[in-house]
Amino acid sequence: MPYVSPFHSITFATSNINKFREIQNIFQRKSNYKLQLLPSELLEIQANSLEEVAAFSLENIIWEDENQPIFVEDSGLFISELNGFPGPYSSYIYQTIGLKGVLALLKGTTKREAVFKSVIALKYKKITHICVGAVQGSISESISDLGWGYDPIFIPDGTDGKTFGEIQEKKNYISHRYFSSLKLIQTLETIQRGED
Ligand code: ITT
Repeated sequence: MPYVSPFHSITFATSNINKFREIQNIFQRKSNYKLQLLPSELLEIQANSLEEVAAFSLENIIWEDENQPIFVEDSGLFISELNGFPGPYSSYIYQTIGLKGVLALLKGTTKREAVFKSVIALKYKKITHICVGAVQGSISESISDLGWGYDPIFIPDGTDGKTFGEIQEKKNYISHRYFSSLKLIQTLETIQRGED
C-alpha cells in the first residue's frame, strides 16, 4: 500500500504577501507540500530575539486543528555598526524612520556589514520547531528602485554590489528566507518519517 502522508498542506500565517509568495515559490521548487495562506495581523512582542518574537506570535494564533501544521516567520536586519539594530525591531523601524532613516544612521561610515535573518516557528501537534536562516551582506549607500521592505538597501555578499531588489530573480535562491524554508521542509519531512 502506498504511504499516505498525514498532511499535504502547511498553513503560513502572515500579513505580508511578499513573504508568502517567496516561501510558496521555494516550496514549489523544493517540496511536494502545498502552502496555504492564513492572512493574519500577528501579535508581536518587543523582544531581543527573532526566535522569541516568532514563538510568541505563533502561540497567539487561534488555530484549532492540531493535525494541520501552521507556521509564522519573523525576519530582521542586523547592522553591525548599529550593534545589531534594527534586528527584532525591523518592522517598526521600517514604518517609522524608513530606509532613508536607516541610511542616515550610517552616514559617513564605511563599516556597513549586516546580516538578514529569518526565523520560522512551526507548530504541529502542540510541539514548536524553530528553523533559522541567515545571509551575510552590507547596506548600500543609496536606495535602489526595486524590491520590497529592506530589499532596496540590502546587498547580499557575492552579487557585485547589487541589492536584493536588483537581483529579484536570484534573491529566492540565496536569501535568509530560502535557508530557513529549506530547514522547514526538512523538519516537515522528519516529522512525517516519524509517523511512517
Ligand atoms: P508578518 O505579518 O509575517 O509578521 P511583517 O511584514 O511584519 O509580516 P517581519 O516582521 O518579519 O514581517 O519583517 C520585519 C521587517 O523586515 C518588515 O519591515 C519587512 O518588510 C522587512 N522584511 C522582511 N523580510 C524581508 C525581505 O526578504 N526583504 C526585504 N525586507 C524584508
